[in-house]
Amino acid sequence: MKKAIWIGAALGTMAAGEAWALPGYVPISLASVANARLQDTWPTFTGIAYPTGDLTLGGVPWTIATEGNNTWFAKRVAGVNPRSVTIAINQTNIRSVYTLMGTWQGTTNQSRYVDLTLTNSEGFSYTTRYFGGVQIRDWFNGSYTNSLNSWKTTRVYLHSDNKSRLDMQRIDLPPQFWWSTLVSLRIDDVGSDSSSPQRSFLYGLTVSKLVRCASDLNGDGQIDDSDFLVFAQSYDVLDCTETRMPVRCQADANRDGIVDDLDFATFLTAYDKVLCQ
Ligand SMILES: [Ca+2]
Ligand SMILES: [Ca+2]
Repeated sequence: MKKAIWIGAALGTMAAGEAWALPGYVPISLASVANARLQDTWPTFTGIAYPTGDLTLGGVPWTIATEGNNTWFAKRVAGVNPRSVTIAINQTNIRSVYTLMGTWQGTTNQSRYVDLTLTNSEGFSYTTRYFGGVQIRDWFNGSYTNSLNSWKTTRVYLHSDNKSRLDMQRIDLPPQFWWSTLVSLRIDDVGSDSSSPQRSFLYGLTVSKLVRCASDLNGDGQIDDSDFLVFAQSYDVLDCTETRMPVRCQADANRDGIVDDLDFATFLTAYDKVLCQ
């Protein structure tokens, strides 16, 4: 089985103005892995009314258990580092993964982090890393890490106490996931419980589907020069069965097994419209 690991910083390099919210969201239940209830986890703040149920935060839908445990909390996992969990996803054509993740206390020390590994049905894995003070921070505004420094993390909830908050992170998956099945997410927390504590928690998980729009070859909802580059590479290869054909021959608009001038005519029409819809 072919297996590769990509380490990618969650700080992306995608073009400004790219749509944040993509259609086709699927909220993933944490019921099988939840080991804590966020509302009750910190005794001083028992009863804080973090929102639950089927809700939308940051333009993304989530499913948060209203009763019982609703959070995976690394501190509740016994044993040495990493404190890990694997969450089954089993969704096809996934373009992006969204997490509601924070830390218990936490530090901006870059040696403490959380790895998130996504694996597809072909055994391909992609790992990204959340750092305290960059993609994740303390669950409330106090004496531990309060800053963020990633455009892919945004605060999506602030309680009326003006301290308790939820941050959303976005992971854009590479093309190996777009036309396969995203099987699972594994979280490896290598924080600490000691003098500079940091343990992560996951409160929500949602995936979004690739925008299935012919000629949008990089799945961002627009048809522009980035897609033209993919089209040009595909045209150059010609034969869909060639292993070096990009993005599983999605440029073959009429599905006849080759990327040629007929497909280019379709691409040009779509390129002219720019947006998928
Ligand atoms: Ca595109
Ligand atoms: Ca064709």
